[in-house]
Amino acid sequence: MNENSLKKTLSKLTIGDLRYFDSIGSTNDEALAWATENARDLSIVIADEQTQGRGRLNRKWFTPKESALAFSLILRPSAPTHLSRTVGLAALSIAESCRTLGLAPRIKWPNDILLNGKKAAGILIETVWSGEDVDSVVVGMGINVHSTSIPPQEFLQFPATSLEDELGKAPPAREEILYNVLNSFIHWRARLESDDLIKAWEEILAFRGEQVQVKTGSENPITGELLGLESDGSLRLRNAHDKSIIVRFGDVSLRPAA
Ligand code: BT5
Repeated sequence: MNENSLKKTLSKLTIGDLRYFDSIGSTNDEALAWATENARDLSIVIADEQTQGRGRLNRKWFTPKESALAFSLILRPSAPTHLSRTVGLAALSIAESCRTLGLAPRIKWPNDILLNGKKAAGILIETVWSGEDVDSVVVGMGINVHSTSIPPQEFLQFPATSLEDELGKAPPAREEILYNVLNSFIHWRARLESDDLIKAWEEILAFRGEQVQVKTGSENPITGELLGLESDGSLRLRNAHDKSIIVRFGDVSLRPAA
């Protein structure tokens, strides 16, 4: 993967500008800085290796060289939107690119893509504010392509996998996978406010109809049956007292109940 091969493969898509790095701290940091310098809508920062890749709450995201896709898209929203819908859009795009390869992805709300119950990709959304308005949204996506992208066991709270492991053979070139993700992203972005987006997302939600536990910040975890999504992309559960509970997008973590 290099700047030329990326530009060539992505030339048929309507995106902004592209910055490629052999190695970088975090593509999200570069994208956040670029966003404040008036980057065009749908500009992309992509790196072969990240040395300071970040997950949520400053958790580490592992991106060794020649193994994964790590990139950040800069969005300049023309109208206000729920950030949770943007996470859904990103998750759906990664999921659809996995489906193109014949895999059966599930989205672990809010930001993980699972293959065979293991995490194959994660999303980190960050915003640049201008007063009270969102100036730009940076959508960081990390996708484990080759087996070498899977972090060591001690690094993980949730099992991880890669496209190569799930396919059982060499995956397509990373440029090609990126093309599919972006193609799907552009398709669904035009439908960001639609019911169809929520429907498509809900159809592949992991643990639907199962008991899950959701941890939100410092509060006690919530346990309930995962019912589906609200129209803003929030998660709907039913607790043991048959009461509906809405979990809003934020720093939450979800897992199957023990
Ligand atoms: C995420 O956070 O899943 C968001 C990951 C976003 C990464 C992209 S790469 C491009 C862009 N630039 C960045 O710096 N970040 C974005 P979270 O849900 O907090 O999950 C983080 C946890 O996932 C860590 O604490 C590890 O346990 C685990 N983890 C780290 N690297 C992993 C990997 N490659 N595959 C699977 N799990 C991983």
